Amino acid sequence: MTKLLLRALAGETLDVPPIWMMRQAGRYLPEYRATRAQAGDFLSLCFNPELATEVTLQPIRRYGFDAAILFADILLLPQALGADLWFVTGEGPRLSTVTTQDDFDKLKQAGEIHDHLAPIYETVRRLSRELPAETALIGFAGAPWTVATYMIAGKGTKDQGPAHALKAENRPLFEALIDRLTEATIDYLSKQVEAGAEVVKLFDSWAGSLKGEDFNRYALAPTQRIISELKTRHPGLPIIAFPREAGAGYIGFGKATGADCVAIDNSVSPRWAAENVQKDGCVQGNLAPGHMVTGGQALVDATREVVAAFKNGPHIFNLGHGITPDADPENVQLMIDTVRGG
Ligand code: 1CP
Repeated sequence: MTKLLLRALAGETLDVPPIWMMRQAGRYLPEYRATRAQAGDFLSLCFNPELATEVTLQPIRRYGFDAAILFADILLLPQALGADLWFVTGEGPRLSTVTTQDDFDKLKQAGEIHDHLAPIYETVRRLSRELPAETALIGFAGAPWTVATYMIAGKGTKDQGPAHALKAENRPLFEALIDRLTEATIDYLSKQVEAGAEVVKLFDSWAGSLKGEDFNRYALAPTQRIISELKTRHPGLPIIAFPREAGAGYIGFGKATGADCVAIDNSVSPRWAAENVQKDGCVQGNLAPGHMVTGGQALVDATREVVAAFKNGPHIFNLGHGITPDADPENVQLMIDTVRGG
């Protein structure tokens, strides 16, 4: 097993950590903008295996990252379950909402998603043929809570208010939605693995808004169920969990869920994460994405700080969240050179 990413996920402490970047195929890259224009719009790009493969490979060609992440979106799963999905330019995603039993009853069963998602599996198959031998292929899905927040609100929200409201007002319906998403996510990720994904990552971008027992029930428990079922179906499959902004909830999250690696956002210090999270196994993170915009000596210093904090245990170097469209591609190169060159 030579791929650096897989070695770190297996618990090995490496001299130089493997590197990849959330949203590494994205609007900060001119070649991405060109291919997206060719596709017409974002969803057409996601469902075009040839072009989705191309944009996944672009950052690998340019930077030689240690991992490629399938180009897709967490909101394709609700669409496969029957929700309408569209993107409003300059604003973001819009979905038909699920707030009543009637809305829920119209959703498809978990096993019925695959016809819609077939082009995504085809992209994974192409990538597993075309990637360089040293580059690992990561598949992904949103975690049930995060996907539910978009399905309930019909869009992205600052505080996930509509999802918290449904949870308070109609808990059986809310829990039925979480269960349906949990089952569908298992089937979706399982197909990605069959198509060639070597690692899967669960993005729980809004985990931080779940407090106390809600965090255990709706972030931790569904993640644990997905991981346990995936590992039964695919023994040895490495899994990264990202309960973003979990704070103290990061402590013990890997052990409790069975995740091989816990991805850390940049609201916690790398030193804290090394002491409290990396002591249990591999961690991923956590340079602030803003450095990809501002660059300079501050980028170099912060990158060195992340590398130094995690150097005594298994670590995958990444940002604490996705790179933003205003980032400078040269700053990404400076980050990589700093990680690899000291
Ligand atoms: O080209 C464009 O204008 C579309 C921008 C874009 C991109 C590049 C969206 C819309 N999605 C994606 C791709 C994407 N999304 C990937 C591809 C792989 C990669 O390079 O990393 C991944 C892993 C995601 C995951 C995703 N989508 C998350 C979880 C991670 C995170 O950022 O917290 C979430 C919350 C989404 C929803 C989504 N999709 C797109 C946008 C703008 C959003 C956020 C909407 C909001 O909350 O307001």
